[in-house]
Amino acid sequence: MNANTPPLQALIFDVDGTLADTERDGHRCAFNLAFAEHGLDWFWDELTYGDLLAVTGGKERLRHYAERYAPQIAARPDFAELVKTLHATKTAHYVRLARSSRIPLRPGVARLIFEARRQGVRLAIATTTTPDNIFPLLRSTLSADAPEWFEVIGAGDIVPAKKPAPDIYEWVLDRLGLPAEACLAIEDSENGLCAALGAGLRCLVTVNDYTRGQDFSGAWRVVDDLGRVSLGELLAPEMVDV
Ligand code: XBP
Ligand code: MG
Repeated sequence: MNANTPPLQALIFDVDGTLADTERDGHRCAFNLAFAEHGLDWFWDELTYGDLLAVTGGKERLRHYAERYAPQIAARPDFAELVKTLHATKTAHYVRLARSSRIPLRPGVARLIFEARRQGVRLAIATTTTPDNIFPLLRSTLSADAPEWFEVIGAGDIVPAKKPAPDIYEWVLDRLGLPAEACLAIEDSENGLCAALGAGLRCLVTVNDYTRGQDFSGAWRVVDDLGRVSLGELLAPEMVDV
């Protein structure tokens, strides 16, 4: 970074693991409820799910799991349909969990969002998760109108390739009409960092229990959470030169 770097104009937030710890007690539980509802004896415990998170996208994760651990299911002629049905059921369970505000925002997230709004820093979301999952989380943790605070929400199947591909960040940058240099991505995982870097973005990583120990080479900064990160630091030119 150098003195010519344009001032920060937008924060682009990842969702799962970054805005909130949604994976262990949200998505994982929703998947298990969907398996039970469809009579499958599958159960993803915390450890198994942590391994499966290497595959981004719930439908892709389901396909990967069946091909690896239940090949007889993966070989079924209606497997593609089964994945879609399972994932739709899972999403319905996840939305209900997210609505129940049982999944709080991570430390510092709300404060940083409010600071950005006060200072006119634009907000966007770039996530692999299904769009339906985002609104209830934002509404239950921030405000009924919180989805409108994010000018651009790039999510799920809107792009052909999910993280670690850069597609979702490129899609969001294009709709923001901003160069990558004027934005900062905030992520939690190696896959997310890879996607952000691939789109030419600086990336602040907030580690969580599922991503601790992953390779965050190339990250602009790595912190445990946003609890002690102020917008001022992110806007400060000396920080830009890190
Ligand atoms: C994380 C993901 C998502 C969620 C599950 O997304 O990889 O697939 O695990 O959501 P991100 P879906 O960190 O980019 O927010 O089942 O809707 O995919
Ligand atoms: Mg994430």
